[in-house]
Amino acid sequence: MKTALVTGVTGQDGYYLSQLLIEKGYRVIGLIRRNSRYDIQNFVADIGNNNFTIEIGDLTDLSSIINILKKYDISEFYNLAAQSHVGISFTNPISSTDINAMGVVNCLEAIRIVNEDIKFYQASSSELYGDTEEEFQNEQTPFRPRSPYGCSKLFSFAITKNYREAYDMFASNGILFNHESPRRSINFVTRKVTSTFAKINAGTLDRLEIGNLNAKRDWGYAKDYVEMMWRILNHNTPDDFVIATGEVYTVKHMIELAAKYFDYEIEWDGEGVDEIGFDSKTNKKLVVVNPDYFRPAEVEYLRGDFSKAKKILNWEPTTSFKQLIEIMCDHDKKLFS
Ligand code: NAP
Ligand code: G4F
Repeated sequence: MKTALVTGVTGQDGYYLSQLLIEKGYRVIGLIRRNSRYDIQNFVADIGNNNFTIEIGDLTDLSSIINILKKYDISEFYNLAAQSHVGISFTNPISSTDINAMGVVNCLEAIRIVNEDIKFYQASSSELYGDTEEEFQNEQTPFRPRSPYGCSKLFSFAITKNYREAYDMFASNGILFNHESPRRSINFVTRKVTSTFAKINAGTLDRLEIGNLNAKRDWGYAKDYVEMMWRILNHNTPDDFVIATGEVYTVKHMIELAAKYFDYEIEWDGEGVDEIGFDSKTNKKLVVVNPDYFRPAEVEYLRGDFSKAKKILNWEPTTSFKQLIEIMCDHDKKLFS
């Protein structure tokens, strides 16, 4: 039985990846950082398998990673841990950089010190492309990050590639475009929208307060994407791959879709911070812009070209954007009714 170390297991991707690896017959060691409130027993029960073991550690603490690599015979190391919120990286730039950049050197150094044969997956991001000028972004597109998060992920992308070249390590980057699910934290825009409409529907909230309505993203389903992390590490050579859907939608369109699920027909009126979305059947104001959610520098447009992954790893996304929003609305309707 192969053993995989997964960091970030309490997050969205860590959950789906752990489940997938267990289904594939792996033993999974999940790295969790200590905190005062988390009920680890419930989390393990939720993953629901004997082949899942929790270890306490922290990406910013090299010794904790070394100790785990010495304790188990790890063959694949998936580094999903990060301060992953772009907006919060502007208010917490130093800790975000510590975790997202230095944390990755810690992982790579731990591998180099303990066992250079461990394969390493780094969770890289389409935020690397920032204010891109390309209609589609692929592995050749220049990186132009726009946030402390994007800058920290630029370093981690580069250092992963550097360890591959310098030490001949199996170290690969997945450059993943936005991917969502019912497990997405509530402060990312898709889940914020689906959970808020579920609450409006249940009568516990009046309206959605939102930031940039015109940002465009290439949104996929997290459950589809974790399969690619595994394929990237199980390809015969280490390499970097874009994972995306190739489709792009505005935040506004995503709001319309979620609203429709709950039987609201959103129409828009006004401009900029005065723009509102109202239900055309009842004239009720359901969406208002709150500039507090604007970012000091914004990434307006991301759209991935995943043709390399399609050709080499034989992969295509299977869930449409509309299906994804429905999956999230189904979940939030039950949760908040
Ligand atoms: P997420 O839900 O925010 O999960 C992040 C995880 O990292 C959590 O388990 C968190 O633990 C853990 N973590 C944070 N700081 C840590 C530290 N110092 N030591 C150990 N663990 C730490 O993120 P996600 O959406 O699953 O994304 C997974 C990875 O993919 C991240 O690296 C993200 O930047 C990257 N990525 C995500 C997307 C996307 O659209 N989802 C796209 C491209 C790249 P706590 O529970 O203790 O906070
Ligand atoms: O959902 P978001 O916060 O995701 P963002 O910034 O694109 O980052 C996510 O995807 C990256 C991959 O491209 C990951 F690397 C990263 O870890 C994370 O998972 O925001 C999406 C867009 C942005 O343009 C944002 O300004 O939605 C806009 N937005 C508008 N109103 C909002 C809001 N975002 C949030 N979080 N909250 C709002 O109220």
